[in-house]
Amino acid sequence: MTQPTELQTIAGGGLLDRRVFLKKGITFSVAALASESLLAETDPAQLPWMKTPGEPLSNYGQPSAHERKTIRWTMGNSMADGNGVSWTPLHDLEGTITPNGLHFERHHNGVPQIDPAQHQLLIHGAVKKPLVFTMEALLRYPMSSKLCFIECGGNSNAGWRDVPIQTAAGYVHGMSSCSEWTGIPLKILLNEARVKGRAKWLIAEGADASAMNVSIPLEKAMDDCILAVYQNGERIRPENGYPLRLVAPGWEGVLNVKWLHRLHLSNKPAMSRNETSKYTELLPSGKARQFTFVMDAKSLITHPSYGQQLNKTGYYQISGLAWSGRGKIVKVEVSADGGKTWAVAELQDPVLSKCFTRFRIPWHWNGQTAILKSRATDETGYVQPERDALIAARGKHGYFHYNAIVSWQISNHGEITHVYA
Ligand SMILES: Nc1nc2c(c(=O)[nH]1)N[C@H]1C(S)=C(S)[C@@H](COP(=O)(O)O)O[C@H]1N2
Ligand SMILES: [Mo]
Repeated sequence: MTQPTELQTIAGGGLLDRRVFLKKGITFSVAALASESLLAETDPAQLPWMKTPGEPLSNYGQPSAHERKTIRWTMGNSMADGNGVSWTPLHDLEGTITPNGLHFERHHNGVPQIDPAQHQLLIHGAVKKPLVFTMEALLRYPMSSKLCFIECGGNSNAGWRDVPIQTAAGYVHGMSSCSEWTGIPLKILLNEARVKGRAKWLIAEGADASAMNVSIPLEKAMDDCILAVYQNGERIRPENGYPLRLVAPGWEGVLNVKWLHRLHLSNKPAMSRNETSKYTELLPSGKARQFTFVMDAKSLITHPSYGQQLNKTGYYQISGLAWSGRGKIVKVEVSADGGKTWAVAELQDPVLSKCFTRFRIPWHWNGQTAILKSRATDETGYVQPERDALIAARGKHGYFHYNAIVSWQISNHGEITHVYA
């Protein structure tokens, strides 16, 4: 077995250079770094699926029956089962795109079963020309695509608890998902309605039974918002807003109004439930913060993470996700010694603004207790805070916008738990 000293670790706890397997003239391999053979011993021609014809064609593909545990974890409400959350299993996924059937969900009153032939979008209020669109009309407008994450402002809120929650990474941090959204740039429709000079806010409302509404500054609406019709190439799923949803890249999930049917231009915000009673937080100074639209930079290691088990010592790839509502991720650092030393991880290309960014770094586990952490920096220079720093700034009464560094402890038996370290 090749020893990590020969590999020249670049930080404590066995972190290796991110290009270690790509360098020329390298004398060791992944197999040599593992503590025993990684190679299979069965003759593949003897396996049953090479001896009988396979299943017929299908109209719509489904995941393998062996992947049935890769599911959203749902949590409804005993009083109203349409009000709840489901989490994306980030710990079971790789790359950056969330499959449509695994995009997280947050509904205030269930998923409306909308007939697109009857759905309409109204633009009114402080506009010179109020407009009503059918879906058929909207589908004739120019479209563009944006690959971006949508994250609920309440994502990762278990981090505020005094005791670290022991739950799979995605079922704590997976109220965040990433898709290619395709639709009509909102600016085109607002220009067509001729927004009046006094309009400063856009109040967006959904056609669900909660008629959920939120206020969005006109500046953002004219910047990069889109009225999405497609999600990862197919029409938006009912649970994610079929047939039309607002996408406000990088901003709190709640602003991404689903089942969108009304845009009201106004000189002031609506002061709706989701911007007063919710999404407003008391700070240690006694002042409250409100309209905290942008999602701060965050990262977490998804492999290895809570619930997974390291059975052997030797080589592993650490892999995780980073994202920022302010723009591109420029750096993710990883620590394997609880934050004493850090090494820079490789970022998967292309790195896009307000989009999931996959990071990876090779690691040699020596079988001792280790604490893994990741820390993201975005293009504005913002650095993801340690938990103590976040709490010092925001107090202990927070619920929204928890983005502190996540720590996973590997025991000397290879068990992984969540720790505050
Ligand atoms: N009409 C409507 N839009 C809505 C909601 C809702 O309940 N009704 N939930 C909001 C919240 S709080 C979030 S986090 C996102 C979730 O989007 P998703 O279910 O597609 O992940 O939708 C937002 N848009
Ligand atoms: Mo949300």
